[in-house]
Amino acid sequence: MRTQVVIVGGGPAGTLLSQLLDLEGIENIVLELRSRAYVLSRVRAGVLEQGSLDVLRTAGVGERMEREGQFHDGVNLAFAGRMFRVDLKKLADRQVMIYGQTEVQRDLYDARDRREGQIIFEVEDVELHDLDTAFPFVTYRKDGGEERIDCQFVAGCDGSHGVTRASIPADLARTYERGYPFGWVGILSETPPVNEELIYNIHERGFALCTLRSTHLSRYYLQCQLDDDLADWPDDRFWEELARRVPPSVAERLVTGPSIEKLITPLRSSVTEPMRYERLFLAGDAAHTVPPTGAKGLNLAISDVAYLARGLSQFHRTGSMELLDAYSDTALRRVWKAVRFSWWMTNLTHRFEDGGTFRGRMQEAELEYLSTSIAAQTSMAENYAGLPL
Ligand code: FAS
Ligand code: PHB
Repeated sequence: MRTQVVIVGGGPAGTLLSQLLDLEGIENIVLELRSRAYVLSRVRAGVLEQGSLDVLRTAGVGERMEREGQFHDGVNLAFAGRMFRVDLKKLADRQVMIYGQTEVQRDLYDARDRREGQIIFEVEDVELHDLDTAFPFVTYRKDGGEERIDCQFVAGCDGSHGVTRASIPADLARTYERGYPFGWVGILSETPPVNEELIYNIHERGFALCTLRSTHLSRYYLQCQLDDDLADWPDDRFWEELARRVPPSVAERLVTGPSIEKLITPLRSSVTEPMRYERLFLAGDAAHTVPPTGAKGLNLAISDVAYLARGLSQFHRTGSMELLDAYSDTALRRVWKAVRFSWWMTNLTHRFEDGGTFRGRMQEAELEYLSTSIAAQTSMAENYAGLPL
């Protein structure tokens, strides 16, 4: 087989890139490890920045999002039994949209179907070859057979556990990493959300997040031990602990019910530089991961893909490599700001073992300052709603 761009990974980054390239007349083939149903069964991000909405609209997948998504003008933080609101609209003239990653993924697959896009699911043993030539190719196994695709470029959109990042020679790549000494346990429940807007709860028992997917679908997360597993978090323990970590006024209106999905995820910040090696370009979690506290993971994948599509489209139209040569630096400039914000939000809102010490006092002083300073809230609002692309 032959195409212009082979995209490894059929998650949000890979399928969005495939759609944007197709709209520019650039042929591409997506290789995905899992089945379509499996990818759609993942419950991950839920907050879209304004900039991400614009990219998704450009890709022609804005219609259902506009109809079913919820615009939020603010976000709330609760600590020491009280709550304050950061007005994104007033302070940063921006909103965020609550629309699940699962729905974004469904819209992207449907859009690829409508344009007869080629996504090959359940592939194995993907390997990249000759990336340092003008004629790279990708091999993989499908239904027991060996396959090969010749191309001009390879996009590595295969997430944090993919294979493409490892194709950058070790002496050229550098990974910056920070693991956090806790994880998140999250549930999805068919119950009315406890609050119209998100609440980030800072509590001596640990962090808690009240978020949602719709007026009848709630999402809640609790800070948990790194070595906890799902069996440690039966529903009733989850609801009980949540009620203890939110302000009493919130706890009294909490509607509980059986969880329809539950996950535990570790929290990690990591960035691999550069995001390019010759004819290979990394985008999304393949190059960087952030703790979900800042709601940046999916949004960074979308901004990477927007930059990469611009570069590939320029090459396709003019033969110039100018934007592609600048891709890694351009994307990393935005990535590091989002990594910093996610790290800051995580340090501000989570309980650390050494919380009773100087660090604890710093957290309290930062929250006190944030709850009373318009300047501090404006900085948070700008970053939370999304810095310009
Ligand atoms: P993805 O990981 O989504 O997609 C990569 C795709 O590549 C996958 O479909 C995978 O199956 C495929 N793949 C892997 N190896 C392959 C191979 N060798 N060959 C072919 N295909 C391969 N962000 C938030 O903002 N809020 C959240 O609450 C949140 N929760 C999260 C919970 C979890 C458990 C995880 C892991 C992430 C969460 N994130 C969250 C971040 C998340 O939204 C990611 O940033 C987003 O999925 C990134 O999209 P992609 O870069 O496309 O990577
Ligand atoms: C979510 O809705 O899943 C969500 C929202 C905000 C976050 C993390 C997750 O910071």
